[in-house]
Amino acid sequence: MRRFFFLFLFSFSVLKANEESSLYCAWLGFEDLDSARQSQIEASIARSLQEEHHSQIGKGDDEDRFGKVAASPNLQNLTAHSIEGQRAFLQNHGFLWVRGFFSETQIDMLRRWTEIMAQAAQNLLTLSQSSPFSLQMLAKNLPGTLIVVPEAKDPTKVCRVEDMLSCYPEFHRFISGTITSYLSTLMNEPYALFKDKTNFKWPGGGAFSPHQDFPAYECFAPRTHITAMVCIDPATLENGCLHIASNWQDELSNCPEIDQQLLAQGMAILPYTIGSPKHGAIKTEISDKLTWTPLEAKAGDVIFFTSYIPHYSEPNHSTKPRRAMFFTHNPLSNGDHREAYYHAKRNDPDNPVFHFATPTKARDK
Ligand SMILES: O=C(O)CCC(=O)C(=O)O
Repeated sequence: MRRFFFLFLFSFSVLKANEESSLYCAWLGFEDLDSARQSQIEASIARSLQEEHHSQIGKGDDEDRFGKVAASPNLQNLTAHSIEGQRAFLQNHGFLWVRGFFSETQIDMLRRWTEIMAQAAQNLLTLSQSSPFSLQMLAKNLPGTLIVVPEAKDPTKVCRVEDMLSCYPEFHRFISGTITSYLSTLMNEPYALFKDKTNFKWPGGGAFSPHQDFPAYECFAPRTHITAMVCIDPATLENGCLHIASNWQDELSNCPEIDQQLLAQGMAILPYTIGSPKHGAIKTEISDKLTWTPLEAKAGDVIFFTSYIPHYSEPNHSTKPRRAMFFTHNPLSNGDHREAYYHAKRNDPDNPVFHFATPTKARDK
């Protein structure tokens, strides 16, 4: 029985990141299996990934424009050229859209985790509303439980949950084995997880104003970050998909308010509103100069983007949720800051720095 359980977990974790399978074997107790059986299973996983890879190649005809990658992200099957092409795209455009990153089975698993977390978050919200314990007190005093952030306009709804991976260790392993390992290969250096969250964007859920993520992370050591947005539901114009301004450096060249040297390096911080419900939003006179591209993605797609690229999303005008997870990483060479980040956030969850251009409410915002 135990072997079947480990086999299930193993298949689940390595489906898309087969390259490091021996590592997962050790993590998941797979070393119990005899080596012939293990090689047989690995060969069969590799074969099905190969077939999936070939069936997907060539499906995308607009890769140059959107950085959409038609191929399966199975690391074994990516040639050096395609990984380098993706890296160059991300470096040049500030984002990379990998279609079909996760398989149907994995999307199903991710959806179930999302539902489990939505329920756990709702329970914490109800507890805080029916007791003297505010969500802030719960975040501080209950490490190992989700950080729950309600919508400003409807505080009975959960806008987002954070620090999910501390609460669900097997989910943490799954993300390390897929997103983090893919990102490290993509960037050709190890990346460390910095923060993780799910934005639920329920029907009626609010907009995220145009912003850059970097200023929200500025008080922590890393100077560069890459976030992986994992689409749990299809993201559409109606339900508030992500919009990005990938041409921002060109469009803001000669803009006197902006440091042109930093802009040329893609590291300029654009003027933004401080305080008020628009806290963190790029000043309208700047965001109006930008061309915004909507990324209408499917469930299972992953969009990697840097912490400098301006982005926003509209409210959800549909009747279904638009759920997405965000896994922010930094190069490991800049250190591992996840614990420090969540220590700070759990101790002061209402600090406006943690509510940057969000539809959430924060002290003094
Ligand atoms: O969920 C979205 O649509 C946008 C998310 C975002 O930009 C953020 O959480 O900072």
